[in-house]
Amino acid sequence: MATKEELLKAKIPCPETGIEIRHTLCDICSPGSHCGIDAYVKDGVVIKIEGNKNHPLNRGLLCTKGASNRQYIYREDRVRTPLKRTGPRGSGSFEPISWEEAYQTISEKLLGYKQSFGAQSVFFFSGYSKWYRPILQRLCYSFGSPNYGTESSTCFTSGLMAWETATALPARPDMRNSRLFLGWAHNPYYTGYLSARNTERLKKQGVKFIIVDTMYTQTVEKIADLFLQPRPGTDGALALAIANELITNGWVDYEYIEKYVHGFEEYAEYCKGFHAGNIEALTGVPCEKVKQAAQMIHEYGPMSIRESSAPLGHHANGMQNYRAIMALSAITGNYDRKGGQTPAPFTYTHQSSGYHTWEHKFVREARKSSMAAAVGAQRFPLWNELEKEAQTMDLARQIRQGTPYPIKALLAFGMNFRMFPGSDQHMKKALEELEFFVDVDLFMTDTAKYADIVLPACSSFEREEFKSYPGGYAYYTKPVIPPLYESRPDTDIMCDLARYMNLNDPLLKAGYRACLNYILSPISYSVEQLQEADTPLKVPEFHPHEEYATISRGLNTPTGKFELKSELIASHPEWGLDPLPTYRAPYEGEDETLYPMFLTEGGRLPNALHSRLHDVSWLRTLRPKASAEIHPEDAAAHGIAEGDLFELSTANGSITVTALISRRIPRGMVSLYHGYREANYGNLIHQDRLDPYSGFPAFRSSTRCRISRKGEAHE
Ligand SMILES: Nc1nc2c(c(=O)[nH]1)N[C@H]1C(S)=C(S)[C@@H](COP(=O)(O)OP(=O)(O)OC[C@H]3O[C@@H](n4cnc5c(=O)[nH]c(N)nc54)[C@H](O)[C@@H]3O)O[C@H]1N2
Ligand SMILES: Nc1nc2c(c(=O)[nH]1)N[C@H]1C(S)=C(S)[C@@H](COP(=O)(O)OP(=O)(O)OC[C@H]3O[C@@H](n4cnc5c(=O)[nH]c(N)nc54)[C@H](O)[C@@H]3O)O[C@H]1N2
Ligand SMILES: [Mo]
Repeated sequence: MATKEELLKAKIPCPETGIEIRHTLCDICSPGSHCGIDAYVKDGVVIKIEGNKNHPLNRGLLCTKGASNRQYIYREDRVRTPLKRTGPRGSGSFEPISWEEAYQTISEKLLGYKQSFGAQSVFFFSGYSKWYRPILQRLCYSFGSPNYGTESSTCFTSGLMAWETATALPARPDMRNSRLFLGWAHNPYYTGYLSARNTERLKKQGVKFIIVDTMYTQTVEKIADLFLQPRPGTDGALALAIANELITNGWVDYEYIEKYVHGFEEYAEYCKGFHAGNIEALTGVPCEKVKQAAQMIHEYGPMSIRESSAPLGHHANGMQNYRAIMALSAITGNYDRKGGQTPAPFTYTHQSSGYHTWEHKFVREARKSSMAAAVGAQRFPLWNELEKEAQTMDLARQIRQGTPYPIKALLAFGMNFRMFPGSDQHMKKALEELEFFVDVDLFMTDTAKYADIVLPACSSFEREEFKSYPGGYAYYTKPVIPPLYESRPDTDIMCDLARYMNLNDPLLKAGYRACLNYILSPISYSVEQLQEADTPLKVPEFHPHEEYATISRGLNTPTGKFELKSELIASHPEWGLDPLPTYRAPYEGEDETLYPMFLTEGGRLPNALHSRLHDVSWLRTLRPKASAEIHPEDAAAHGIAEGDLFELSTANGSITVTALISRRIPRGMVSLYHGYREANYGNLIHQDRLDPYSGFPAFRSSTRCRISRKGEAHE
């Protein structure tokens, strides 16, 4: 028999040790994951975590980031109480205040700005976290402001807009029924380990893989049958050239095109400009590879495509490139076809789970048509038309210039100024100039230091939350430990503020659960029933969107067809945008002599997640220094050895990074991860390098650069 000490040491859950296993989810990375977690809890403290074996998504697995949850939630810099700023902005001088005082001050201030400058002068912002977003959006609209805007102004939405333009619906690849998978900017080994596993399974089953990536990645190494390596941001030209090859050879589905595709003739004519004579010069991809890709698409249908909307959207021509890639599925009849691209309407917070909720109704019913245009509406009219929320890439400008109307106050949940291009010179300045700034975060971040009031949020381990998963699953978690210090769930803060400001919104004032029960009206389960179950439940209303017949019933586009030529864009010539997926080269108009190399960044790392994990020691030790990858020949030409420090400069600024010499990257290119406090890439790029279609910043091909050695690294 094991002694109590032995049981405790082994962290065995049993009455003798008092250790219990409780279930929750990891919300460190993309909401596309949010794996199920078993938290071992003793005396209100999480002492160990594991993947939950019964969770329908991860089935017991966890990634490096997820495995570090204990370090993450117990970070030393957790905000402990509400705080009021006492020193200059950015200084980090605060004094604790009560929740009562915080709520009173915030309510008075926000209502005061509403009275004097109109409700639109108050901006409601969300960083990467998604779980509370419908509540925040409704709070914003019930307050009377159109200015709800999020991090999604730089992530995912660009691809969504491309789909909305063409089909009026989001879509996803029906990979498990495909014979050919086209992974365009797709490296799940780093960004979605569960999907890497699926990919390997399909590979074993004989599915063919084309991978298009600017770098030689694990996916290329393990999976690719054909690898195309374009220069960053030249993907549109490459896709148009593949289309031209398909069309020239008659390898397109004319019957399908005739019935379901709009604008084919004009598009086919445009594709003729991308051919054997110019494609290598335009993209760096030899013409032979373009021909091979077309041949494989012809031979191995059905084909599904995964176009990642971060690396493809992060260019000044990003959305058009994405449209050009999607077009390949239309002309080959692979849209809305088994094994091709399946329409996938959203269930909740952009997850397609195969059942319907009232999320949209919940948010939209609070929005009045008389509201002013949101931030960014004038500058990014297509974004405004399709997304109907603020484009946050225009927020700093509007704060600083005050046009078309002033922004006086910002209520932000998890804001990180380093996620914006021109971080220091533009967004940080805007925060300095703002009259009133509230930031709600788990941690005392550099951004929070600019706030007038900081409120402590709690982590997913300390709150209850609703989450929908693919395959018809609904989950409502229980807190596994009480909120640390005086922290509170974001949604409680939002609903409390609705009460303090006495907004005319009884549902919001009734709290998160009441809102959720309303949103979940179309399904059989109440929040209480879901919570009782303690693990995700399959809802009876699950209805997989796989009947492959949406297009024959007519799409909700102006022509009812898949629009290669967007009639929405064509009907607004004043926007100055092209209805066809036209191509424009990146890095236009830069001095090649002064800045001979290309800079790309943001390509994900397995141990980093934006700004969240740079301060988590287990993860930081995997790559302790802010490093940039360069090709061995470039390193040699500049006298740079592995581990040396070098200066990376653009027309916008310089940072110092550690050299990682690697053949993953092509010659002439520098690549690094973003968001390091000591080497922030966001400072190297100009805030106005934005895609006119989506408003997305050109993180991945914004600028040319040069490098010079600074010396050996010091410990
Ligand atoms: N570990 C980890 N996982 C994450 C994140 C993280 O920070 N860390 N972030 C999450 C978020 S917010 C997002 S948006 C997703 C992003 O998810 P992904 O899109 O999968 O992420 P990336 O690694 O940025 O890009 C994928 C591949 O695109 C390539 N690429 C870059 N630029 C180009 C280009 O111009 N053309 C082509 N063809 N390829 C290019 C990169 O070399 C990389 O191999 O990841 C999510 N998952
Ligand atoms: N240079 C460069 N910039 C980029 C990108 C790039 O590739 N390069 N990628 C872009 C993309 S795709 C994305 S998705 C964004 C990510 O952009 P960010 O929003 O910067 O993402 P994070 O740093 O993960 O999270 C922001 C803050 O949310 C806080 N937070 C975490 N959980 C919670 C919570 O439950 N409640 C509250 N209130 N706060 C919480 C974190 O502590 C953090 O301070 O960055 C974009 N910016
Ligand atoms: Mo993202």
